[in-house]
Amino acid sequence: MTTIPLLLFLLSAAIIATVFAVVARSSGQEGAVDYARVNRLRGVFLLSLLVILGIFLTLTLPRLPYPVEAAVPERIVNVVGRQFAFSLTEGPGPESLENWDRDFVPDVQVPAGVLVEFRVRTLDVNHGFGIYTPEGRVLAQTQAMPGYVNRLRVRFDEPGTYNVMCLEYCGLSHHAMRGVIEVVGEAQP
Ligand SMILES: [Cu+2]
Repeated sequence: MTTIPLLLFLLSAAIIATVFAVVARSSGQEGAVDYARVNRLRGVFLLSLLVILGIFLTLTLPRLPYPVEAAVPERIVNVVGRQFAFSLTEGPGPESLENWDRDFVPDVQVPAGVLVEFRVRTLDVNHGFGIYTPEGRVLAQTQAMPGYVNRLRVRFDEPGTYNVMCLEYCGLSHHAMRGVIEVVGEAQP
């Protein structure tokens, strides 16, 4: 995989060096400038740039992540953060600190292979909503910010216990700020 970028780099470096050498040699010569030829060359240069740009656009545009954004999420999980816990519910969850104890749920269950949208907010300070795989790697993360709802879309391929941890230092018990996402069902191919 790394040989193609290296070859591309060497090729473009060779082209740049050649152009530099040709220009350096020709600039020492006396004589009238052929403006018609210069303009033709400029046209060819512009056309080649457009062709190269067009090729790269055609190859890379379909790989942009917007189709995922446009998809309708199949499951919505409301995430509410506070010092020092995350509430994870399919319902609205705690709307205020007064209702926290009544509406707080530390874990949620979602099916594997389903597009889940986490709507992340906070009732106090900034927190970081980080989802960790059962192996302990960060899978996805977003900020929990006062006054905002941040949306994070995740499709879990493997069933298992995914831990939520706070990724923004938010106070003395920051390390204790956890939640659990139980992904159930069949592993996705
Ligand atoms: Cu926190």
